[in-house]
Amino acid sequence: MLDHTKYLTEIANNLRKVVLKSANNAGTGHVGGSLSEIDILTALYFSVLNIDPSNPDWENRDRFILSKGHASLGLYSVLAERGYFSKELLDTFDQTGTKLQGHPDMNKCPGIDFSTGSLGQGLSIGIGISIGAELRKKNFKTFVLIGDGESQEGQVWEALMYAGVRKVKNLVAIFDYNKVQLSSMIQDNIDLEPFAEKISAFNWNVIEMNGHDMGPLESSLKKAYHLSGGGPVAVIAHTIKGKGVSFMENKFEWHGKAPDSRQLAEALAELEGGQAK
Ligand SMILES: Cc1ncc(C[n+]2csc(CCOP(=O)(O)OP(=O)(O)O)c2C)c(N)n1
Repeated sequence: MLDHTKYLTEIANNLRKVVLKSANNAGTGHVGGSLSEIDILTALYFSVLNIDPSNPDWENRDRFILSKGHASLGLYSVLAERGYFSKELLDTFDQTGTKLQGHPDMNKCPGIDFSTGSLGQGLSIGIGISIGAELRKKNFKTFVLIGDGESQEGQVWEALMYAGVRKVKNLVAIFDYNKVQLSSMIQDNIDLEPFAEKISAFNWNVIEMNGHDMGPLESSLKKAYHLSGGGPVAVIAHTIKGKGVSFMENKFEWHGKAPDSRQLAEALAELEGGQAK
């Protein structure tokens, strides 16, 4: 039997190829942030979340909000692999009338729990969903994935402050801390450090780990899942923008650009040469 961690790592590595092929096909897409989040999303959708892809509107399902909605291709590739919709739909990414809009649309795409794209809003929405669940005596979890550039938005800090003070339960905020934003490094713009200490001072439980090392990543997300029963948990996942494709890694130039055919071939060759290092 294939080792579970290896199984998840292989899924994520294959999905990196799907992201790149879909972006190339569409001629657009945010590949850098999709490649940084793909291990996190794979662990969530293939191991951690209590979901039923055949019944995406199941009332008791765990919720997931991609607050960094521009990185939709990462999420779409995972949802397709998990069976929420046909993989062929990926060929329609960002085309007129598609279910797979450039930014996730909950009214069009199965498995999208909330429409996003305007950065900074996902955690506030997650708080609303979590409080709503508590009022209805439901104990499903709500996970929100937030970018580090996005974390320069004031609304993120208002939401962190509110959830910490009110001890909002069953809420997990994951930060995709890839240190790169749209057109610069985070530290050359508005540095977030000391990030963990700041969030912790807002009365959140904070877990920090490598967002690409599947074993610790999966166990940290499971730990966050259980800890969140007592109050909000933040997972700071240290990641690499463009992870797995050396010429894309840590480069803001690959924030919102699709590879051309030559670049795609080069990237796929690297990914097929082994697991992303
Ligand atoms: C409110 C708002 N302002 C600006 C944008 C444009 N925008 C899209 S992505 C992005 C950078 C986000 O950086 P980060 O959160 O680090 O994303 P990642 O590296 O994870 O892709 C910006 C400014 C937006 N979508 N919403």
